[in-house]
Amino acid sequence: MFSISRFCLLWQICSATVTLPHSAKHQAAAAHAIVRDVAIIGGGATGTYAAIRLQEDFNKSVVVIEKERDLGGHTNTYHDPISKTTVELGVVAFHDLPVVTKFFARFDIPLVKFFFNYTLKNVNFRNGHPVGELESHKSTLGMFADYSEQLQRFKSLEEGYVFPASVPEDLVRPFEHFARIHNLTALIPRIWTIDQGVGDLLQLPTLYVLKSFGPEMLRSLSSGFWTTKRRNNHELYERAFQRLKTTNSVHVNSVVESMNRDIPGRYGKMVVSTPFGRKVVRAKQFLFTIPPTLETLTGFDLDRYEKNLFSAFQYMDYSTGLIRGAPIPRGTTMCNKIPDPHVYFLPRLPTVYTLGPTHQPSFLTDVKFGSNTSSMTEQQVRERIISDSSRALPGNPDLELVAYASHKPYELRVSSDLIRDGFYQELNGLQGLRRSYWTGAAWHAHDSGLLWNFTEGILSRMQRDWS
Ligand SMILES: Cc1cc2nc3c(=O)[nH]c(=O)nc-3n(C[C@@H](O)[C@@H](O)[C@H](O)COP(=O)(O)OP(=O)(O)OC[C@H]3O[C@@H](n4cnc5c(N)ncnc54)[C@H](O)[C@@H]3O)c2cc1C
Ligand SMILES: *[C@@H]1O[C@H](CO)[C@@H](O)[C@H](O)[C@H]1NC(C)=O
Ligand SMILES: *[C@@H]1O[C@H](CO)[C@@H](O)[C@H](O)[C@H]1NC(C)=O
Ligand SMILES: *[C@@H]1O[C@H](CO)[C@@H](O)[C@H](O)[C@H]1NC(C)=O
Ligand SMILES: *[C@@H]1O[C@H](CO)[C@@H](O)[C@H](O)[C@H]1NC(C)=O
Ligand SMILES: *[C@@H]1O[C@H](CO)[C@@H](O)[C@H](O)[C@H]1NC(C)=O
Repeated sequence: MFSISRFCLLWQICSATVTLPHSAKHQAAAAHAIVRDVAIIGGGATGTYAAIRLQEDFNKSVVVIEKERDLGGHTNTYHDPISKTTVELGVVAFHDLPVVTKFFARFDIPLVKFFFNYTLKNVNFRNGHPVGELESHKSTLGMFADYSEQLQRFKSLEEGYVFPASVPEDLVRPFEHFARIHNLTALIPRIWTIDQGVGDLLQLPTLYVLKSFGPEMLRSLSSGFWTTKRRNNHELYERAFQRLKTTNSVHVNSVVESMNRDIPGRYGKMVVSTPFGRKVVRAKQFLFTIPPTLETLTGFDLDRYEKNLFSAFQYMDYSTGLIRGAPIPRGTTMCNKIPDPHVYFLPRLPTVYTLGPTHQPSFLTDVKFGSNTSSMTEQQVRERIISDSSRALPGNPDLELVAYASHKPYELRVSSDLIRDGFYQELNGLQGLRRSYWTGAAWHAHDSGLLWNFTEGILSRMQRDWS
Protein backbone atom coordinates (compact mmCIF):
# COMPACT_ATOMS: atom_id res chain seq x y z
CA MET A 1 0.00 0.00 0.00
CA PHE A 2 2.78 2.45 0.87
CA SER A 3 4.78 1.79 -2.23
CA ILE A 4 5.22 5.49 -2.91
CA SER A 5 8.71 6.31 -1.72
CA ARG A 6 9.29 7.46 1.82
CA PHE A 7 9.36 11.23 2.32
CA CYS A 8 7.88 11.48 -1.13
CA LEU A 9 10.99 11.67 -3.22
CA LEU A 10 8.73 11.03 -6.16
CA TRP A 11 6.74 14.09 -5.26
CA GLN A 12 6.20 15.34 -8.79
CA ILE A 13 4.78 11.99 -9.79
CA CYS A 14 2.47 11.47 -6.85
CA SER A 15 0.99 14.97 -6.64
CA ALA A 16 -2.04 15.29 -8.83
CA THR A 17 -2.87 18.86 -9.74
CA VAL A 18 -6.50 19.71 -9.14
CA THR A 19 -8.02 22.78 -10.74
CA LEU A 20 -11.12 24.50 -9.49
CA PRO A 21 -14.08 24.92 -11.80
CA HIS A 22 -14.20 28.46 -13.19
CA SER A 23 -17.84 29.08 -12.48
CA ALA A 24 -19.30 32.56 -12.27
CA LYS A 25 -20.03 31.98 -8.58
CA HIS A 26 -16.38 31.37 -7.82
CA GLN A 27 -15.36 34.48 -9.66
CA ALA A 28 -17.86 36.59 -7.76
CA ALA A 29 -16.57 35.24 -4.46
CA ALA A 30 -12.96 35.77 -5.56
CA ALA A 31 -13.57 39.52 -5.70
CA HIS A 32 -13.83 39.52 -1.90
CA ALA A 33 -11.13 36.97 -1.28
CA ILE A 34 -9.84 36.56 2.27
CA VAL A 35 -6.07 36.81 1.95
CA ARG A 36 -4.04 35.44 4.84
CA ASP A 37 -0.60 34.16 5.78
CA VAL A 38 -2.08 30.97 7.24
CA ALA A 39 -5.42 29.22 6.76
CA ILE A 40 -6.22 26.93 9.69
CA ILE A 41 -8.75 24.19 9.15
CA GLY A 42 -10.44 23.11 12.40
CA GLY A 43 -10.81 25.27 15.53
CA GLY A 44 -10.48 22.72 18.32
CA ALA A 45 -7.62 22.44 20.78
CA THR A 46 -4.79 22.72 18.28
CA GLY A 47 -6.42 24.99 15.68
CA THR A 48 -7.33 27.61 18.29
CA TYR A 49 -3.91 27.41 19.94
CA ALA A 50 -2.08 27.83 16.64
CA ALA A 51 -4.32 30.71 15.53
CA ILE A 52 -3.69 32.71 18.69
CA ARG A 53 0.06 32.06 18.69
CA LEU A 54 0.40 32.99 15.02
CA GLN A 55 -1.75 36.10 15.25
CA GLU A 56 -0.60 37.47 18.61
CA ASP A 57 3.02 36.33 18.87
CA PHE A 58 4.21 35.81 15.30
CA ASN A 59 2.37 38.74 13.70
CA LYS A 60 0.84 36.48 11.07
CA SER A 61 -2.61 36.94 9.61
CA VAL A 62 -4.76 33.84 9.96
CA VAL A 63 -8.23 32.55 9.25
CA VAL A 64 -9.75 29.63 11.14
CA ILE A 65 -12.40 27.54 9.41
CA GLU A 66 -14.54 25.61 11.91
CA LYS A 67 -17.52 23.48 10.96
CA GLU A 68 -19.30 23.66 14.34
CA ARG A 69 -20.95 26.76 15.81
CA ASP A 70 -18.10 27.40 18.25
CA LEU A 71 -14.44 26.70 18.85
CA GLY A 72 -13.06 24.11 21.28
CA GLY A 73 -13.58 20.69 19.68
CA HIS A 74 -13.79 18.11 22.47
CA THR A 75 -13.89 20.84 25.13
CA ASN A 76 -17.54 21.02 25.87
CA THR A 77 -18.98 22.76 28.95
CA TYR A 78 -22.62 22.23 29.87
CA HIS A 79 -24.61 25.07 31.46
CA ASP A 80 -27.08 23.37 33.79
CA PRO A 81 -30.32 25.38 33.99
CA ILE A 82 -31.34 23.73 37.28
CA SER A 83 -28.21 24.02 39.42
CA LYS A 84 -27.21 27.19 37.48
CA THR A 85 -23.63 25.96 37.24
CA THR A 86 -21.32 24.62 34.58
CA VAL A 87 -20.23 21.01 34.26
CA GLU A 88 -17.57 19.61 31.92
CA LEU A 89 -18.87 17.17 29.37
CA GLY A 90 -15.57 16.79 27.49
CA VAL A 91 -12.05 17.88 28.44
CA VAL A 92 -11.68 18.10 32.23
CA ALA A 93 -8.05 18.50 33.25
CA PHE A 94 -4.69 19.65 31.95
CA HIS A 95 -1.07 18.76 32.69
CA ASP A 96 1.19 21.11 34.58
CA LEU A 97 3.19 22.25 31.54
CA PRO A 98 4.40 25.75 30.61
CA VAL A 99 2.28 25.75 27.42
CA VAL A 100 -0.82 25.09 29.54
CA THR A 101 -0.30 27.68 32.26
CA LYS A 102 0.80 30.32 29.73
CA PHE A 103 -2.16 29.74 27.45
CA PHE A 104 -4.71 30.10 30.27
CA ALA A 105 -2.88 33.11 31.73
CA ARG A 106 -3.07 34.87 28.35
CA PHE A 107 -6.87 34.87 28.70
CA ASP A 108 -6.90 35.61 32.46
CA ILE A 109 -8.45 32.27 33.29
CA PRO A 110 -7.37 31.10 36.76
CA LEU A 111 -6.49 27.44 37.29
CA VAL A 112 -6.77 25.18 40.33
CA LYS A 113 -5.26 21.79 41.10
CA PHE A 114 -7.33 18.75 40.25
CA PHE A 115 -6.95 15.11 41.30
CA PHE A 116 -8.73 12.05 39.95
CA ASN A 117 -8.99 10.60 43.45
CA TYR A 118 -12.48 9.15 43.37
CA THR A 119 -13.12 5.72 44.80
CA LEU A 120 -13.62 3.21 42.01
CA LYS A 121 -16.43 0.74 42.39
CA ASN A 122 -16.45 -2.14 39.92
CA VAL A 123 -19.94 -3.13 38.89
CA ASN A 124 -21.31 -5.50 36.30
CA PHE A 125 -23.51 -3.09 34.33
CA ARG A 126 -25.64 -5.97 33.04
CA ASN A 127 -27.12 -6.59 36.48
CA GLY A 128 -25.71 -4.09 38.98
CA HIS A 129 -23.75 -6.75 40.90
CA PRO A 130 -20.36 -5.77 42.34
CA VAL A 131 -17.22 -7.22 40.73
CA GLY A 132 -14.11 -7.41 42.94
CA GLU A 133 -13.54 -4.94 45.73
CA LEU A 134 -13.31 -1.21 46.26
CA GLU A 135 -10.11 0.28 44.90
CA SER A 136 -8.72 3.77 44.78
CA HIS A 137 -6.52 5.42 42.19
CA LYS A 138 -3.88 5.90 44.85
CA SER A 139 -3.22 2.18 45.31
CA THR A 140 -2.41 1.92 41.62
CA LEU A 141 0.43 4.38 41.62
CA GLY A 142 2.97 1.77 42.78
CA MET A 143 2.03 -0.52 39.91
CA PHE A 144 2.87 2.25 37.49
CA ALA A 145 6.58 2.21 38.35
CA ASP A 146 7.29 -0.79 36.11
CA TYR A 147 5.15 0.65 33.35
CA SER A 148 7.05 3.90 33.63
CA GLU A 149 10.31 2.01 33.02
CA GLN A 150 8.85 0.72 29.77
CA LEU A 151 7.90 4.25 28.76
CA GLN A 152 11.49 5.34 29.32
CA ARG A 153 12.57 2.93 26.57
CA PHE A 154 10.57 4.97 24.07
CA LYS A 155 11.32 8.58 25.02
CA SER A 156 11.04 9.79 21.42
CA LEU A 157 7.27 9.13 21.52
CA GLU A 158 7.01 12.39 23.49
CA GLU A 159 7.88 14.21 20.27
CA GLY A 160 5.11 12.62 18.22
CA TYR A 161 4.87 9.33 16.37
CA VAL A 162 8.64 9.24 16.37
CA PHE A 163 10.44 5.89 16.50
CA PRO A 164 13.06 4.01 14.48
CA ALA A 165 12.16 2.96 10.94
CA SER A 166 12.94 -0.63 11.87
CA VAL A 167 10.09 -0.59 14.35
CA PRO A 168 10.81 -2.29 17.72
CA GLU A 169 8.57 -5.35 18.01
CA ASP A 170 7.33 -4.21 21.43
CA LEU A 171 5.59 -1.22 19.81
CA VAL A 172 3.53 -3.30 17.42
CA ARG A 173 2.54 -6.30 19.55
CA PRO A 174 -1.01 -6.39 20.90
CA PHE A 175 -0.97 -4.68 24.27
CA GLU A 176 -2.05 -7.81 26.13
CA HIS A 177 0.99 -9.66 24.79
CA PHE A 178 3.27 -6.78 25.73
CA ALA A 179 1.76 -6.68 29.23
CA ARG A 180 2.35 -10.41 29.69
CA ILE A 181 5.97 -10.22 28.56
CA HIS A 182 6.68 -7.33 30.93
CA ASN A 183 4.54 -8.56 33.85
CA LEU A 184 2.17 -5.60 33.60
CA THR A 185 -1.16 -7.40 33.25
CA ALA A 186 -2.29 -6.18 36.67
CA LEU A 187 -2.49 -2.72 35.13
CA ILE A 188 -4.84 -3.64 32.30
CA PRO A 189 -8.15 -3.03 34.10
CA ARG A 190 -6.81 0.23 35.48
CA ILE A 191 -5.63 1.61 32.18
CA TRP A 192 -9.02 0.69 30.72
CA THR A 193 -10.80 2.75 33.36
CA ILE A 194 -8.56 5.81 33.31
CA ASP A 195 -7.84 5.93 29.61
CA GLN A 196 -11.39 5.69 28.34
CA GLY A 197 -12.05 5.80 24.67
CA VAL A 198 -8.90 3.83 23.94
CA GLY A 199 -10.95 0.94 22.54
CA ASP A 200 -9.92 -2.68 22.26
CA LEU A 201 -7.11 -2.39 24.80
CA LEU A 202 -6.05 -6.03 24.62
CA GLN A 203 -5.65 -6.16 20.84
CA LEU A 204 -4.41 -2.62 20.31
CA PRO A 205 -0.80 -2.22 19.09
CA THR A 206 1.20 -1.26 22.19
CA LEU A 207 2.32 1.96 20.50
CA TYR A 208 -1.15 3.44 20.96
CA VAL A 209 -1.30 2.61 24.65
CA LEU A 210 2.11 4.13 25.28
CA LYS A 211 1.01 7.24 23.36
CA SER A 212 -2.28 7.75 25.15
CA PHE A 213 -1.08 6.68 28.58
CA GLY A 214 2.30 8.34 28.62
CA PRO A 215 4.75 9.78 31.15
CA GLU A 216 2.89 13.05 31.59
CA MET A 217 -0.30 11.17 32.46
CA LEU A 218 1.56 9.20 35.15
CA ARG A 219 3.04 12.38 36.53
CA SER A 220 -0.29 14.21 36.68
CA LEU A 221 -2.08 11.24 38.24
CA SER A 222 0.32 11.42 41.15
CA SER A 223 1.02 15.14 41.46
CA GLY A 224 -2.23 16.57 40.12
CA PHE A 225 -3.68 18.19 37.00
CA TRP A 226 -4.91 21.73 36.44
CA THR A 227 -8.50 22.63 35.81
CA THR A 228 -10.26 25.99 35.53
CA LYS A 229 -11.23 27.63 38.81
CA ARG A 230 -14.51 28.87 37.36
CA ARG A 231 -15.27 25.29 36.23
CA ASN A 232 -15.66 26.37 32.66
CA ASN A 233 -12.93 25.02 30.39
CA HIS A 234 -14.79 26.25 27.34
CA GLU A 235 -14.26 29.84 28.42
CA LEU A 236 -10.75 29.55 26.98
CA TYR A 237 -12.17 29.02 23.53
CA GLU A 238 -14.83 31.71 23.92
CA ARG A 239 -12.15 34.28 24.73
CA ALA A 240 -9.95 33.12 21.90
CA PHE A 241 -12.95 33.36 19.58
CA GLN A 242 -13.56 36.99 20.62
CA ARG A 243 -9.95 37.94 19.88
CA LEU A 244 -9.92 36.21 16.52
CA LYS A 245 -13.25 37.77 15.66
CA THR A 246 -11.88 41.29 16.17
CA THR A 247 -9.54 40.72 13.26
CA ASN A 248 -12.16 38.86 11.24
CA SER A 249 -10.03 35.74 11.52
CA VAL A 250 -12.55 33.04 12.32
CA HIS A 251 -15.47 31.51 10.47
CA VAL A 252 -17.69 29.08 12.36
CA ASN A 253 -20.46 26.95 10.86
CA SER A 254 -18.18 26.86 7.85
CA VAL A 255 -16.79 24.09 5.72
CA VAL A 256 -14.31 23.74 2.89
CA GLU A 257 -15.97 23.22 -0.49
CA SER A 258 -12.91 22.95 -2.66
CA MET A 259 -9.22 23.60 -2.50
CA ASN A 260 -6.16 24.03 -4.67
CA ARG A 261 -2.87 24.13 -2.80
CA ASP A 262 -0.70 23.72 -5.88
CA ILE A 263 -1.24 27.03 -7.69
CA PRO A 264 2.10 28.56 -8.78
CA GLY A 265 3.03 31.74 -6.92
CA ARG A 266 2.73 32.72 -3.28
CA TYR A 267 -0.80 31.64 -2.46
CA GLY A 268 -2.87 28.48 -2.44
CA LYS A 269 -6.61 28.81 -2.59
CA MET A 270 -9.75 27.32 -1.14
CA VAL A 271 -13.46 27.98 -1.37
CA VAL A 272 -15.31 27.93 1.93
CA SER A 273 -19.02 27.82 2.54
CA THR A 274 -19.95 30.15 5.43
CA PRO A 275 -23.28 31.37 6.85
CA PHE A 276 -22.53 34.65 5.04
CA GLY A 277 -22.05 33.00 1.70
CA ARG A 278 -19.26 31.42 -0.21
CA LYS A 279 -15.78 32.89 0.36
CA VAL A 280 -12.51 32.43 -1.41
CA VAL A 281 -9.53 32.13 0.92
CA ARG A 282 -6.02 32.69 -0.40
CA ALA A 283 -3.27 31.57 1.96
CA LYS A 284 0.48 31.09 1.90
CA GLN A 285 0.31 28.15 4.27
CA PHE A 286 -2.39 25.69 5.30
CA LEU A 287 -2.49 24.21 8.78
CA PHE A 288 -4.76 21.18 9.03
CA THR A 289 -5.90 20.34 12.55
CA ILE A 290 -8.95 18.16 11.89
CA PRO A 291 -8.94 14.37 12.19
CA PRO A 292 -7.66 13.36 8.75
CA THR A 293 -10.19 10.80 7.59
CA LEU A 294 -11.50 10.71 4.04
CA GLU A 295 -14.95 11.72 5.36
CA THR A 296 -13.78 14.84 7.22
CA LEU A 297 -11.55 15.81 4.29
CA THR A 298 -14.34 15.82 1.71
CA GLY A 299 -13.82 18.69 -0.72
CA PHE A 300 -10.07 18.87 -0.07
CA ASP A 301 -7.59 18.49 -2.92
CA LEU A 302 -5.95 15.34 -1.57
CA ASP A 303 -3.34 13.83 -3.81
CA ARG A 304 -2.83 10.09 -4.15
CA TYR A 305 -0.15 10.08 -1.49
CA GLU A 306 -2.29 11.84 1.15
CA LYS A 307 -5.36 9.82 0.21
CA ASN A 308 -3.41 6.59 0.55
CA LEU A 309 -2.31 7.45 4.06
CA PHE A 310 -5.57 8.89 5.38
CA SER A 311 -7.71 6.06 4.03
CA ALA A 312 -5.81 3.66 6.31
CA PHE A 313 -7.13 5.23 9.52
CA GLN A 314 -9.66 3.38 11.62
CA TYR A 315 -11.27 5.05 14.56
CA MET A 316 -13.40 4.77 17.68
CA ASP A 317 -16.79 6.11 18.55
CA TYR A 318 -16.59 7.75 21.97
CA SER A 319 -19.55 9.58 23.50
CA THR A 320 -20.15 11.51 26.67
CA GLY A 321 -23.29 12.53 28.46
CA LEU A 322 -24.79 13.93 31.61
CA ILE A 323 -27.59 12.04 33.30
CA ARG A 324 -30.13 13.43 35.70
CA GLY A 325 -31.55 11.20 38.40
CA ALA A 326 -28.78 8.62 38.83
CA PRO A 327 -28.18 7.85 42.51
CA ILE A 328 -24.46 7.08 42.62
CA PRO A 329 -22.63 7.22 45.95
CA ARG A 330 -20.83 10.50 46.59
CA GLY A 331 -17.17 10.54 45.53
CA THR A 332 -17.51 7.23 43.71
CA THR A 333 -16.99 6.31 40.09
CA MET A 334 -18.83 3.19 38.98
CA CYS A 335 -16.75 1.21 36.47
CA ASN A 336 -18.31 -1.30 34.15
CA LYS A 337 -16.58 -4.68 34.61
CA ILE A 338 -17.55 -8.28 33.99
CA PRO A 339 -16.71 -11.18 36.33
CA ASP A 340 -14.25 -12.85 33.96
CA PRO A 341 -10.55 -12.75 34.90
CA HIS A 342 -9.58 -14.25 31.51
CA VAL A 343 -10.40 -10.94 29.86
CA TYR A 344 -9.14 -8.91 32.83
CA PHE A 345 -12.74 -8.10 33.81
CA LEU A 346 -13.17 -5.88 30.73
CA PRO A 347 -16.65 -5.65 29.23
CA ARG A 348 -17.21 -5.96 25.50
CA LEU A 349 -17.77 -2.82 23.47
CA PRO A 350 -20.07 -1.10 22.69
CA THR A 351 -20.91 -0.24 26.28
CA VAL A 352 -20.80 2.36 29.04
CA TYR A 353 -17.32 2.68 30.59
CA THR A 354 -18.16 4.60 33.75
CA LEU A 355 -20.75 6.55 35.66
CA GLY A 356 -18.97 9.24 37.60
CA PRO A 357 -19.66 12.15 39.88
CA THR A 358 -19.71 15.76 38.76
CA HIS A 359 -19.24 18.58 41.24
CA GLN A 360 -23.05 18.74 41.19
CA PRO A 361 -23.59 15.13 42.26
CA SER A 362 -27.17 15.60 43.37
CA PHE A 363 -28.04 16.98 39.97
CA LEU A 364 -25.87 15.35 37.36
CA THR A 365 -23.88 12.19 36.73
CA ASP A 366 -21.20 11.93 34.10
CA VAL A 367 -21.38 9.01 31.66
CA LYS A 368 -18.81 7.78 29.15
CA PHE A 369 -19.66 5.39 26.34
CA GLY A 370 -17.43 3.63 23.83
CA SER A 371 -18.03 1.70 20.67
CA ASN A 372 -15.51 0.00 18.44
CA THR A 373 -17.91 -0.18 15.53
CA SER A 374 -18.93 2.93 13.66
CA SER A 375 -22.31 1.55 12.69
CA MET A 376 -24.34 2.79 15.68
CA THR A 377 -26.61 5.77 15.11
CA GLU A 378 -26.77 8.58 17.66
CA GLN A 379 -30.22 7.41 18.72
CA GLN A 380 -28.92 3.88 19.34
CA VAL A 381 -26.03 5.23 21.41
CA ARG A 382 -28.38 7.39 23.49
CA GLU A 383 -30.65 4.42 24.16
CA ARG A 384 -27.73 2.16 25.10
CA ILE A 385 -26.38 4.79 27.52
CA ILE A 386 -29.70 4.95 29.32
CA SER A 387 -30.37 1.19 29.38
CA ASP A 388 -26.80 0.23 30.46
CA SER A 389 -26.77 2.91 33.16
CA SER A 390 -30.20 2.07 34.51
CA ARG A 391 -29.39 -1.65 34.79
CA ALA A 392 -26.25 -0.81 36.75
CA LEU A 393 -28.10 1.18 39.41
CA PRO A 394 -30.16 -0.06 42.34
CA GLY A 395 -33.87 -0.11 41.53
CA ASN A 396 -33.23 0.45 37.79
CA PRO A 397 -34.29 4.11 37.93
CA ASP A 398 -35.73 6.11 35.04
CA LEU A 399 -32.89 8.27 33.80
CA GLU A 400 -32.78 11.36 31.68
CA LEU A 401 -29.86 12.07 29.37
CA VAL A 402 -29.76 15.87 29.59
CA ALA A 403 -26.60 16.42 27.58
CA TYR A 404 -24.90 14.32 24.95
CA ALA A 405 -21.85 14.73 22.75
CA SER A 406 -20.40 12.42 20.16
CA HIS A 407 -16.63 12.58 19.83
CA LYS A 408 -16.41 10.47 16.71
CA PRO A 409 -14.01 10.05 14.93
CA TYR A 410 -11.83 9.42 18.00
CA GLU A 411 -8.39 7.79 18.29
CA LEU A 412 -7.34 7.42 14.66
CA ARG A 413 -5.12 4.36 14.23
CA VAL A 414 -3.67 1.95 11.74
CA SER A 415 -2.80 -1.74 11.91
CA SER A 416 0.46 -3.19 13.24
CA ASP A 417 1.43 -4.15 9.70
CA LEU A 418 1.18 -0.58 8.47
CA ILE A 419 3.11 0.72 11.48
CA ARG A 420 5.84 -1.80 10.61
CA ASP A 421 5.73 -0.73 6.95
CA GLY A 422 6.60 2.86 7.83
CA PHE A 423 3.16 4.45 7.95
CA TYR A 424 4.13 7.07 10.53
CA GLN A 425 7.43 7.92 8.88
CA GLU A 426 5.45 8.63 5.71
CA LEU A 427 2.73 10.53 7.57
CA ASN A 428 5.33 12.76 9.24
CA GLY A 429 6.88 13.23 5.81
CA LEU A 430 3.81 15.24 4.75
CA GLN A 431 4.84 18.20 6.91
CA GLY A 432 5.79 21.14 4.73
CA LEU A 433 4.75 19.62 1.41
CA ARG A 434 2.16 21.43 -0.73
CA ARG A 435 2.19 24.51 1.57
CA SER A 436 0.66 22.21 4.18
CA TYR A 437 1.31 21.45 7.84
CA TRP A 438 -0.54 19.05 10.06
CA THR A 439 -1.28 18.89 13.76
CA GLY A 440 -3.97 17.45 16.06
CA ALA A 441 -4.55 14.22 17.92
CA ALA A 442 -3.91 11.90 14.96
CA TRP A 443 -0.36 13.28 14.80
CA HIS A 444 0.41 12.94 18.50
CA ALA A 445 -2.10 12.09 21.28
CA HIS A 446 -5.57 12.97 22.56
CA ASP A 447 -4.36 15.38 25.17
CA SER A 448 -4.75 19.18 25.09
CA GLY A 449 -1.51 20.10 26.85
CA LEU A 450 0.62 17.62 24.95
CA LEU A 451 -0.97 18.78 21.70
CA TRP A 452 -0.24 22.44 22.38
CA ASN A 453 3.36 21.48 23.05
CA PHE A 454 3.45 19.40 19.86
CA THR A 455 1.91 22.28 17.90
CA GLU A 456 4.79 24.50 19.03
CA GLY A 457 7.07 22.18 17.05
CA ILE A 458 4.86 22.47 13.97
CA LEU A 459 4.81 26.28 14.28
CA SER A 460 8.63 26.27 14.32
CA ARG A 461 8.58 24.12 11.21
CA MET A 462 6.24 26.63 9.52
CA GLN A 463 8.44 29.51 10.62
CA ARG A 464 11.45 27.92 8.89
CA ASP A 465 9.54 28.19 5.63
CA TRP A 466 8.76 31.91 6.09
CA SER A 467 12.27 33.05 5.31
C1 LIG B 1 -14.68 13.14 26.30
C2 LIG B 1 -13.28 13.60 26.18
C3 LIG B 1 -12.59 13.99 27.31
C4 LIG B 1 -11.30 14.46 27.22
N1 LIG B 1 -10.68 14.86 28.36
C5 LIG B 1 -9.46 15.40 28.28
C6 LIG B 1 -8.86 15.95 29.43
O1 LIG B 1 -9.42 15.93 30.53
N2 LIG B 1 -7.63 16.51 29.29
C7 LIG B 1 -7.01 16.57 28.08
O2 LIG B 1 -5.92 17.12 27.99
N3 LIG B 1 -7.55 16.04 26.98
C8 LIG B 1 -8.76 15.46 27.05
N4 LIG B 1 -9.34 14.96 25.92
C9 LIG B 1 -8.59 14.95 24.66
C10 LIG B 1 -8.67 16.29 23.93
O3 LIG B 1 -7.88 17.23 24.58
C11 LIG B 1 -8.13 16.13 22.55
O4 LIG B 1 -8.83 15.14 21.91
C12 LIG B 1 -8.15 17.44 21.75
O5 LIG B 1 -9.42 18.01 21.70
C13 LIG B 1 -7.72 17.16 20.33
O6 LIG B 1 -7.50 18.39 19.70
P1 LIG B 1 -7.52 18.54 18.14
O7 LIG B 1 -7.20 19.93 17.83
O8 LIG B 1 -6.72 17.44 17.55
O9 LIG B 1 -9.00 18.15 17.74
P2 LIG B 1 -10.37 18.79 18.17
O10 LIG B 1 -10.26 19.50 19.46
O11 LIG B 1 -11.36 17.71 18.02
O12 LIG B 1 -10.61 19.89 17.04
C14 LIG B 1 -10.93 19.57 15.72
C15 LIG B 1 -11.91 20.62 15.24
O13 LIG B 1 -12.07 20.51 13.83
C16 LIG B 1 -13.43 20.66 13.53
N5 LIG B 1 -13.64 20.01 12.23
C17 LIG B 1 -13.71 18.70 11.96
N6 LIG B 1 -13.86 18.50 10.65
C18 LIG B 1 -13.88 19.71 10.06
C19 LIG B 1 -13.98 20.17 8.72
N7 LIG B 1 -14.11 19.31 7.70
N8 LIG B 1 -13.94 21.50 8.49
C20 LIG B 1 -13.81 22.38 9.51
N9 LIG B 1 -13.70 22.00 10.80
C21 LIG B 1 -13.73 20.68 11.07
C22 LIG B 1 -14.14 20.03 14.68
O14 LIG B 1 -15.46 20.50 14.78
C23 LIG B 1 -13.27 20.47 15.86
O15 LIG B 1 -13.67 21.69 16.42
C24 LIG B 1 -10.64 14.49 25.97
C25 LIG B 1 -11.32 14.09 24.83
C26 LIG B 1 -12.64 13.64 24.91
C27 LIG B 1 -13.35 13.22 23.68
C1 LIG C 1 3.30 42.75 11.25
O1 LIG C 1 2.98 42.38 9.92
C2 LIG C 1 2.52 43.47 9.11
C3 LIG C 1 2.02 42.91 7.78
O2 LIG C 1 2.92 41.96 7.27
C4 LIG C 1 3.65 44.48 8.96
O3 LIG C 1 3.20 45.57 8.20
C5 LIG C 1 4.08 44.95 10.35
O4 LIG C 1 5.20 45.77 10.24
C6 LIG C 1 4.43 43.75 11.24
N1 LIG C 1 4.66 44.21 12.61
C7 LIG C 1 5.65 43.74 13.35
C8 LIG C 1 5.73 44.27 14.74
O5 LIG C 1 6.45 42.92 12.95
C1 LIG D 1 -9.23 14.57 46.46
O1 LIG D 1 -8.32 15.63 46.27
C2 LIG D 1 -8.84 16.91 46.66
C3 LIG D 1 -7.82 17.96 46.28
O2 LIG D 1 -6.60 17.66 46.82
C4 LIG D 1 -9.17 16.90 48.14
O3 LIG D 1 -9.73 18.14 48.49
C5 LIG D 1 -10.17 15.77 48.42
O4 LIG D 1 -10.41 15.69 49.80
C6 LIG D 1 -9.62 14.45 47.91
N1 LIG D 1 -10.64 13.43 48.07
C7 LIG D 1 -10.35 12.19 48.47
C8 LIG D 1 -11.51 11.24 48.52
O5 LIG D 1 -9.21 11.84 48.72
C1 LIG E 1 7.32 19.04 24.19
O1 LIG E 1 7.83 18.98 22.87
C2 LIG E 1 9.22 18.74 22.79
C3 LIG E 1 9.60 18.82 21.31
O2 LIG E 1 8.88 17.91 20.55
C4 LIG E 1 9.53 17.38 23.39
O3 LIG E 1 10.91 17.12 23.34
C5 LIG E 1 9.04 17.36 24.83
O4 LIG E 1 9.25 16.06 25.38
C6 LIG E 1 7.56 17.70 24.88
N1 LIG E 1 7.12 17.77 26.25
C7 LIG E 1 6.22 16.93 26.76
C8 LIG E 1 5.87 17.13 28.18
O5 LIG E 1 5.72 16.03 26.12
C1 LIG F 1 4.89 -9.55 38.56
O1 LIG F 1 4.13 -8.50 39.15
C2 LIG F 1 3.50 -8.85 40.36
C3 LIG F 1 2.69 -7.64 40.82
O2 LIG F 1 1.77 -7.27 39.85
C4 LIG F 1 4.54 -9.24 41.39
O3 LIG F 1 3.90 -9.65 42.58
C5 LIG F 1 5.41 -10.36 40.85
O4 LIG F 1 6.47 -10.64 41.75
C6 LIG F 1 6.00 -9.98 39.49
N1 LIG F 1 6.71 -11.11 38.91
C7 LIG F 1 7.92 -10.99 38.38
C8 LIG F 1 8.50 -12.24 37.79
O5 LIG F 1 8.53 -9.93 38.36
C1 LIG G 1 -14.95 -4.93 19.08
O1 LIG G 1 -15.99 -5.36 18.21
C2 LIG G 1 -15.92 -6.68 17.77
C3 LIG G 1 -17.10 -6.93 16.88
O2 LIG G 1 -17.32 -5.87 16.01
C4 LIG G 1 -15.90 -7.66 18.94
O3 LIG G 1 -15.72 -8.98 18.49
C5 LIG G 1 -14.78 -7.29 19.90
O4 LIG G 1 -14.83 -8.10 21.03
C6 LIG G 1 -14.90 -5.84 20.30
N1 LIG G 1 -13.81 -5.47 21.16
C7 LIG G 1 -14.02 -5.08 22.42
C8 LIG G 1 -12.84 -4.67 23.22
O5 LIG G 1 -15.11 -5.03 22.90
